[in-house]
Amino acid sequence: MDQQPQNTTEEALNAKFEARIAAGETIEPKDWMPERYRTQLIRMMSQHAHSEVVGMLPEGNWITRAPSLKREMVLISKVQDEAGHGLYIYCGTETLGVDRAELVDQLLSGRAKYSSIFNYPTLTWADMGVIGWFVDGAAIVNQTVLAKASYGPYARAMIRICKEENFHKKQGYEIIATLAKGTPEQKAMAQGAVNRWWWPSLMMLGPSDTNSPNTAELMRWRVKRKTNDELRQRFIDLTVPQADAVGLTLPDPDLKFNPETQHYDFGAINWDEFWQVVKGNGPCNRERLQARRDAHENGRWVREAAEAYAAKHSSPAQSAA
Ligand code: BYC
Repeated sequence: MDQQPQNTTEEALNAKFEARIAAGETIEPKDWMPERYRTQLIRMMSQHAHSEVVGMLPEGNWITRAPSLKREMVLISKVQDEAGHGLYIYCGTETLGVDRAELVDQLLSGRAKYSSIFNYPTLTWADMGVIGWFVDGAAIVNQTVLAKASYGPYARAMIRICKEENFHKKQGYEIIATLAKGTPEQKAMAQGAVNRWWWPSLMMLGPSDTNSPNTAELMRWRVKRKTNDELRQRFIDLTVPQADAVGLTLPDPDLKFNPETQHYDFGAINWDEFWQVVKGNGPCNRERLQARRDAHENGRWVREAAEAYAAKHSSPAQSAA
């Protein structure tokens, strides 16, 4: 007997929630939401936050080796922005009732995912250019759409992040454009970086739609507004003319404009490589996780000092003093 009204209430709340989604309304932290919507958002947003933080490592590796003071300043600023993005998104995730310490623990223990792209090594200065151009470029394509996601805190975080990503992409493309019109060695360095990062950048946008178990549900709830394949196609269509403009070749012999579809056709993606990287067997997975564990350990004294300070100032005696 007790069960009946409860189910009815749940059903009514669910129906109201679905109607709000269908009407294009934004869901806010204190609104009722199905448990599955909440856990899907925590999964996706925490992976996104981890990606921003781990994503500092490949470029951070080049700050002390930047070729000029100006390049160094720009790179430091970009890497700091990525830390900020991680913080906004961790804060957004906390609005869903999860503790950030728990999310960080999931990352450090290897239970959480983060973007596959950050498990590749940065071998030359040209990689700084290509990361800005391809990786931030792909992120903009993905995040511009997420800025219209149904969950308010996530969508709003994306608006600010996308503004910063535009600067990141411009600085990367400018590095590549400079190298591409430099000495033959510089042009070769740029082409080498393009060759190494092109396919992993396409993989970054996620598995093909036929192998993407979360897409249908996330699209129905308007968290995702485009599928992985749709975003990948958009990224390719935008990037091919940019490569032509700087005289570099994308490493895909099947890349060709299709006048019927008005899109570029492209070759087969090596999904085995993608899943290997996602499972932890990419070129730098172990190194990246170890770097995050070391950073967390080295920052322990800062967290303890901040906690001690907060505790001291929250006691009534201290507040009065
Ligand atoms: N890498 O059903 P699917 C940045 C996982 S950082 C690893 O399609 P979904 C930057 C996926 O999690 C910003 N794993 O999932 C920073 C799922 O596993 P679980 C990076 C991946 O959620 C520094 C399974 O595969 N951007 O821009 O519908 C310097 C099946 O996938 C990947 C974001 O994080 C991957 N690439 O779609 C420079 C964007 N792809 O959880 C730049 C936010 C998929 O079921 N996230 N998996 O065990 C998203 O847009 C979506 O979550 C994804 C995946 C498109 C990534």
